[in-house]
Amino acid sequence: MNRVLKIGIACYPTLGGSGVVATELGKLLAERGHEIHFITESVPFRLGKFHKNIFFHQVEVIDYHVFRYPPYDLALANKLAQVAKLEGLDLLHVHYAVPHAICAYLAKQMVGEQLKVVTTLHGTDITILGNDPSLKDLIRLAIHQSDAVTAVSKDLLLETIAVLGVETPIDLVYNFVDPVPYGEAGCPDLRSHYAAPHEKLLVHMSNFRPVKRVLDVVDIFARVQAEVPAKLLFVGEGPELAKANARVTELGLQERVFFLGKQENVTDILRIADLALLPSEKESFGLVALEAMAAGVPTIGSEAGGIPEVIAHGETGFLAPVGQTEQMAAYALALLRNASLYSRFSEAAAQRAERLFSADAIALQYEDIYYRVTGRS
Ligand code: GMT
Repeated sequence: MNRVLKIGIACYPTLGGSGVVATELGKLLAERGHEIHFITESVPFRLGKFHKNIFFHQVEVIDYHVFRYPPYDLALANKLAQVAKLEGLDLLHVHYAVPHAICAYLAKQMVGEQLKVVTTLHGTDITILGNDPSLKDLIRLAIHQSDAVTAVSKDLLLETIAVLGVETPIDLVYNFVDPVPYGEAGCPDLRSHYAAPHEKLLVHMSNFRPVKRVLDVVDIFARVQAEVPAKLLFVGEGPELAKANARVTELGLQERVFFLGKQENVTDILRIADLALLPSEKESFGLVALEAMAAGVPTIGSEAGGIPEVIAHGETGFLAPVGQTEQMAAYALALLRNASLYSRFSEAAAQRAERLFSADAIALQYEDIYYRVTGRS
């Protein structure tokens, strides 16, 4: 066993891929014997059951009438430093550049050089915020001042260099997924609630931000269900939910589309689905495509960002240029109409998830980075 590390984790604790990855990583590291301190505004939503190596420190923000905006970032920086000193943390692993990497940089100024900072970039912190003049220089500073920086896909890594002119090396560490018992039947009762045995079940899961192109999801589904009996599950919530709902009504598909809202147990839902849809405009990785893949569910998606690094086109799913819904629907139908092709894709998907994105292998990669920056192993 390598040396046990004391690790502080800052992330967005509510819904979102970066928070999911940070939380699942913390749980894995705790299982591997490390002491994990989550430092966030609320308990991360996927934390689940109690573990003796996991601690939670809540960030409290002062409510002072002079402040127009509550100074969350400053309170987080202060809390990171406090916890680091009190608990003798070896390092902070922060997910998302803004504000977490900036806050970790400030915390390091308060604690001293011995506190190392590992920053994981997740996508929109670079592709959207990194391009914004109001934050760009700050993000570049946070990256340069981190002891190690990781990106969740090669596409994001290259974009970070291109957008910010970053000179420090960046490690590529893919997102990961827990293995799903492949081949074991999903929950048949759950499936029958949404689809009859002869109907296909499609799913889209996201935070319904414009970048997810949820109207494309409706369009793909409308084309598919016109050819084969099918139902669609929408999982999640966000700004474009109302638009998706309105479009479903406009097309008269209310009986065929279910809006499930935010759900914690995504694996149970994915396991009853036949196909996942991810036609995003931009996606540094596409965690949901990996979660679907692990459950043996092929994904039809766009060629955007890091999606082609996750989905093997023509093997575990199909990809088309952003907005090409006709092509995406044709791919979906090709899979849904051909049982032997479908089962080949389904099996290949589960195998690819295990081979390239296994939780244990990725945890080891992060551990190596931690030992490299702390100089201890
Ligand atoms: O996709 C989102 O809108 C949420 C965002 C987040 O910050 O949680 O997701 C980003 O990080 C995920 C985990 O690394 C990636 O799987 C998503 O692709 C990435 N989103 C985008 O790049 C748009």
